[in-house]
Amino acid sequence: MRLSPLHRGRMVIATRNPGKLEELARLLAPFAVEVMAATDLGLAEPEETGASFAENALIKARAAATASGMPALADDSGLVVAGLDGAPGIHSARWAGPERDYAAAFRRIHDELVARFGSFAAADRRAAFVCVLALALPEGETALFEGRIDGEIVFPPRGEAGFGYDPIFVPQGESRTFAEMSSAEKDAISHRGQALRAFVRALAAAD
Ligand code: ITT
Repeated sequence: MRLSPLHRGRMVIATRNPGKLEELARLLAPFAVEVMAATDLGLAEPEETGASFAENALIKARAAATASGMPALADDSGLVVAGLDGAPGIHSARWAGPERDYAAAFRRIHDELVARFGSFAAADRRAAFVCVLALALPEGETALFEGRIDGEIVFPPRGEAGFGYDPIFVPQGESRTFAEMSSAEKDAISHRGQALRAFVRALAAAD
């Protein structure tokens, strides 16, 4: 299958997160599109000043499309915890700090839930992963595609697969964390898998 005439050929994946890049490249593998990473093209990293996943995804996609002259796909995503009023949300990467210390981010989520609810067992541990993909064409056109998976936070973290917050997130109806699943199992239900499939459907419809 080929993607639409508009996007046939090459596309920049505007992310610096190796976990996202691996998942997006894997999800796009069946399609006739040559994927290039923004990092490999030496594109500058724009500041994520938006107040929502969509705004930040658009900032990243527009910057990459303008700088490269190619269609660009950017991903803004995060973990939204109900008992923390939606935090860390759009700040999910920032909670891990410049060192990308996810053990510290897991601990912060745990400790803030305990501080609010008295214990982890009593806490509202409902959570969701959200992903917004923004496609930007060099001519200026943009489109957004979203995915969301509900589940709950577990502690201590479990599993080695995936990236980021995967070891503390169990999707609804599952007993394993994302980090205990195979990549195919995660892709089939994940926020990113859903958003990417919406993107592919839209391009197929435009074909
Ligand atoms: P780019 O902006 O370069 O794409 P980033 O990591 O800074 O990379 P975000 O600002 O969108 O990207 O932050 C999203 C964070 O949310 C990411 O760093 C992870 O910590 C978390 N996250 C998103 N999707 C995830 C997934 O599938 N599994 C685990 N954690 C995820």
